[in-house]
Formats: sequence, structure tokens, C-alpha cells
Amino acid sequence: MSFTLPALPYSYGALAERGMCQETLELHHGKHHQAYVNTLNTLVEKNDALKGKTLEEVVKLSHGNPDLTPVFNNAGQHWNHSFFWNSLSPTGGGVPGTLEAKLKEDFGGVEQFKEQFKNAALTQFGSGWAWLVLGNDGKLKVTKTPNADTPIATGEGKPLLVLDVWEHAYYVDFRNRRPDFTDNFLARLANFEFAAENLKAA
Ligand code: MN3
Repeated sequence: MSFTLPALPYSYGALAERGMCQETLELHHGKHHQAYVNTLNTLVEKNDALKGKTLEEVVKLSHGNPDLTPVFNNAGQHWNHSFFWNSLSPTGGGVPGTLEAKLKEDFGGVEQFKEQFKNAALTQFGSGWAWLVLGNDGKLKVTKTPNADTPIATGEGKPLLVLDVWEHAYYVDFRNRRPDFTDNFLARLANFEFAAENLKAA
């Protein structure tokens, strides 16, 4: 059994009017994400201990194991990107009431959450990810991870929403302007309905 690239939950051109053009998605999903899936399949095929495991199992088994760094990097990137596509929406930016109430409770309000999230996205040096997670204490938390790292491996909490802050995520649309990319995500692309569903299921 091998891993496959999940189809986007919208068309390649669906986010163009909201600041993520077709070329970005064709490269990011069709080239970058596809390459992680292909490399992961090649590596797992050569490793009897990993064959037949689910993606989450491969991520957790390879995390922190120096012998399996290439496996972790590609498995983590596959998981994170699959989650990222669902964190975007052609009707994004609106925060449903259930999530808004919880953001108010744990951050003081939606704007305070957005400030913390933007700060995480901007202070992630180099490549990585900014996350909204449900912490193990039951409180919402903003966090960031470098490279392919992911809360499902670090145990920092249950992921609710993610933003890819690797340069390949924004260079076509925003050149080097990660702050503008992050603001645009929070205002017009973030699928807070998806985050609210993840919160409800937690
Ligand atoms: Mn990416």
C-alpha cells in the first residue's frame, strides 16, 4: 500500500481572487506535495518496519529518530500539507460562533488570537508552520514548528488549523512578504469552519 496525494477540496483556481493564485497551488500541491508523497513511498518501500503503517504511525515512529530523518521529513510534510489544504477555503476568513466564543475565552478575542498567530508565523525562522491547536489542558494555543515538524508528533496538542510559512507557499503571490501573506490568510483564506469542526470532534 502506498501513500497518495489527496485531491484539493477546491479547484486550482478557486483561491485566486483571495490572494492565492492558480500557479501557486499547481506548484505547491502538484509539485511540492506530490514530491513529498513520492519520496515517502520510495523510503517506506525500503523499510520493512514501516510498510503497511498509516501515515500518522509513520510520522510518530520516525519522529526524533536520527536514522529515519528523511522518512520523518517527507511523512511530516505529507501530513502537514494534507491538513493545510483543508485549512484554506474559497469562502474563508469568517469565524463561526462556537470557535469565536472559545477564542475569546482563551485569547481574549479573535483579534488577540490573530496577533498571536501572526507573531508565530513571522517568528518561525526559516521554513515551518504556524498552528492553532487544542492544548492538552483543554485551552486553545498558538504554536509553530520548524521544517516538517508537527504537533501530532510533538504531542503539543490537537491541530485545528495550520498555515504553511515555507517560502514556496507565498513567493509567487507575495514575493518575500510573509507578513502580508499571513494577514491575507487570516482575513480571507483561513477555513475557520474546519477549525471549529476539529474543535468539536476533539
Ligand atoms: Mn508547503
